[in-house]
Amino acid sequence: MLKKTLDGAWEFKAAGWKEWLPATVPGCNYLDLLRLGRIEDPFIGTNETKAAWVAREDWEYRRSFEITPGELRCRLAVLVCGMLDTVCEITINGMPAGKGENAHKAYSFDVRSLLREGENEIHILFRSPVRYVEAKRRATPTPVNGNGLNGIVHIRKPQCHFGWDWGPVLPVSGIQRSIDLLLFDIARIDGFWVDQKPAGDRAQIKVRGRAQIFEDVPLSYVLRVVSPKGETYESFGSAGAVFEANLEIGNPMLWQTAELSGKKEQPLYEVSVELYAGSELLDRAVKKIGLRTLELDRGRDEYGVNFRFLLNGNPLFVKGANWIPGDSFITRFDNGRLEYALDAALFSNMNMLRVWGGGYYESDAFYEACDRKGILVWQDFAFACQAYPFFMPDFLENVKDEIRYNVERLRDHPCLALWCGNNEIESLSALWRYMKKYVQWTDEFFYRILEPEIRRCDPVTPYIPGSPCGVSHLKGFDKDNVGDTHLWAVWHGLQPMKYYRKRMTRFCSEFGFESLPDIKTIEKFAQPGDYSLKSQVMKAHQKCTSGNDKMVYYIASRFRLPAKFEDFVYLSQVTQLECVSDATQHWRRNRGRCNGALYWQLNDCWPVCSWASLDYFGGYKALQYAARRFNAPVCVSIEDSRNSIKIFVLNDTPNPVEAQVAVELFDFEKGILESVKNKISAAPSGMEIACEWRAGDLSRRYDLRKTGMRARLIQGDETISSATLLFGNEKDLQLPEPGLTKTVRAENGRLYVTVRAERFARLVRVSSKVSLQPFTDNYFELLPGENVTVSALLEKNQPSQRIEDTVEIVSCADIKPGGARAADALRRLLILIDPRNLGAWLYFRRVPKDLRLP
Ligand code: BMA
Repeated sequence: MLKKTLDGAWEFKAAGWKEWLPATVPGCNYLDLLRLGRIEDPFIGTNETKAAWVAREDWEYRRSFEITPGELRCRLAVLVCGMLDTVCEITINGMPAGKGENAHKAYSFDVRSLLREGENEIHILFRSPVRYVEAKRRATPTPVNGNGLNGIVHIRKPQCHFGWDWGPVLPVSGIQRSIDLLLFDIARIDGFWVDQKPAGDRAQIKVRGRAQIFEDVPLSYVLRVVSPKGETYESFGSAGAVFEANLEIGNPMLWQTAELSGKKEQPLYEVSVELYAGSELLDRAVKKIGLRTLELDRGRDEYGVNFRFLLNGNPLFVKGANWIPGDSFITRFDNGRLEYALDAALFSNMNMLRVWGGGYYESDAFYEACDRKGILVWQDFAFACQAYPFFMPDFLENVKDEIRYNVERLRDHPCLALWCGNNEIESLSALWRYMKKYVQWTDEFFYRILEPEIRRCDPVTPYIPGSPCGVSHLKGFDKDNVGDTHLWAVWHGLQPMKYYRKRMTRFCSEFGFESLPDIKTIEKFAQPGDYSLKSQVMKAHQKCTSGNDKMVYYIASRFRLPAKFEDFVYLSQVTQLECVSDATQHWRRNRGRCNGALYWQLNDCWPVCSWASLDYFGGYKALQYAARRFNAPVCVSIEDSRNSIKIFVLNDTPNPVEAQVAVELFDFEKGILESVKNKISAAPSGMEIACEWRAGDLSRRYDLRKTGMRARLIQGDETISSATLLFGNEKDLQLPEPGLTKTVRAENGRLYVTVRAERFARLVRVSSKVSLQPFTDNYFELLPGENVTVSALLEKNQPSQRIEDTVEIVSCADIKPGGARAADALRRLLILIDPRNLGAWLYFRRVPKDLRLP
């Protein structure tokens, strides 16, 4: 086989233009225009809307390539297009080579007869996605879309390209993954799939493969498996259009999540297939697999119907977040940025990411990295929040091709934990009851068509029809005792944060809270004059309806509203932190009944105010740091209710934990007032209540406006986890000015910052004024007299400033209120009674009753 890549320099133009301009493939029209200065960067200021014309044009791409006489003698020439986005016509030397209508699959076209010796030209015409969906919608009306343009369900490209409540409207066109010519003689491997089954000290490996054969000669294959330690296992046989091979492996090294293995790299087995004609190697295909078992237990239990993942038999508490496309212009989301984002997930002790259905089926590199790092993937099919026209035969066929392609591509990744039909289609389908056909076909497609399509190629990966899901179509998707839930009463419904404590969901796959990105990220898209939540620029970078108001509403429930815009950044982030932390820890304390918490959302596709914990430029928000603590496999957790305070030790590891728990009551100024220490042992995948306090006792003994409680989990001399409880909202406490001092030094390429507090310091943020590199810890608490040292990578090009001056320390007590308490209260009230918010508040107040089960 010979591969000739057509990646690299192309030319492009809008269909009506005369002049051809330089383009880069893989890429897209916006990036090409941006490089040429033909549009202003849509991520900056209010430029997004200025670029709206781009998606209304048709775009042409072309390039030439050479074919030698030798190459022309091949039996088959396949043009493989990794991603054509989206509706397009391809010609080679003026003759039609194929059509594209789905960005979620690769296309292969047989172009042998179109090639000629010497110079050839390939030309691709992309239809305007906006005009395409407008025309389609006129012919086949669709229900109204709550996110972005109407009718976008007609085009198979990431739906968030057309705008979402965190994303800009930038519906790109272009060749977004590699485009190659593959030239073959005799035969090629057309794919192979591996079934693996570890059992005790052996593992069975079965390979099924497909070959395309052009010449009638005897063919043979070699199947080779190389273990992580380098042991090699082989088998041989004769090959036909389909072939099958089996191997047995000794002492299988099981694939685990990073949490369970405690390792940065998980054991992967390299499986390769070689195809021979006699001794001539015709083709070779390789993939890396993991040996493991994975189940989703949805059996009846004492609480209802379970929703619990088991990896190698170990029940998991799933901790993680939802993943959206890494960039609105995905081709510039390179491996460096991918690794950085996944490392942020690992930093935060996540064991699963949910690839949300409004974006892409991710790149091979994404799943390979998750395999290696030990992060499970919940994979949605690419349908989100809308009614899809599955009743149109062409549309259905197109979608089926996409399913087959992606199931074949992804099924062997050990990280793949779940196929999920869609995002929120059932829960929103009440909105399109007036178009009944769409509701019926939602049932038909996700409950009857999709799973058999998956099973043609993947018999084992668990499947659910959608998220949230119940027990059958439209039954139970909003109930706590069955399926997974998306809980949006906090945030969208303006319910108090404690609302989550009322929800005993089996698995929470979405919940979250917005915050502003780091100020250094804001600096990249806004000018100091825009630094107000009411400025045009900040409003353009907030896509959720009344999002900025909601942030203010919640901030004011805990804190005094600040005078400075920069302080909104801090307060929005710590409010987000408190919200997601409290909910996750609540569900972890109810482990067994609840088996997972995936917050919305890990990442951003552009610089924006959103639910993400990691901002577009890689800034860790407060939540990213806090998640490291609240997701820690072994941690201490405080549950406060009206009458009692319980200290839990949570253990998500497969080993028992023996440790000590110290509980300290402290005065904000004087330090520790009293403390107790208990020995505990927490069972594997279990928990233990270390001690319990009666709330009333404390208020009789201490002034709770200036007292806190801290619980620490101690192993040997080391505190491995700690949690702090305050007895009121920060605005009602007597938080002292903490008297923070810092010592800063640079050593071995790292920046070390030691922070010391005279008095109690709440939520201390250490930040660099010049770098977004994450610190080892942040947003922590210090009791009077305590200090802590954190570090971060030093940027290569440090400014000439004194290093001390590049570091800033802030804590809650440093935030200066902007106005009177009454003004804050009034602001909250006005936000709540805004009709859009009040409607949501009324709707979300109700906690759904459990589903009655037989
Ligand atoms: C969820 C998601 C997204 C959305 C998010 C925040 O329901 O599925 O559609 O961006 O909420 O509103």
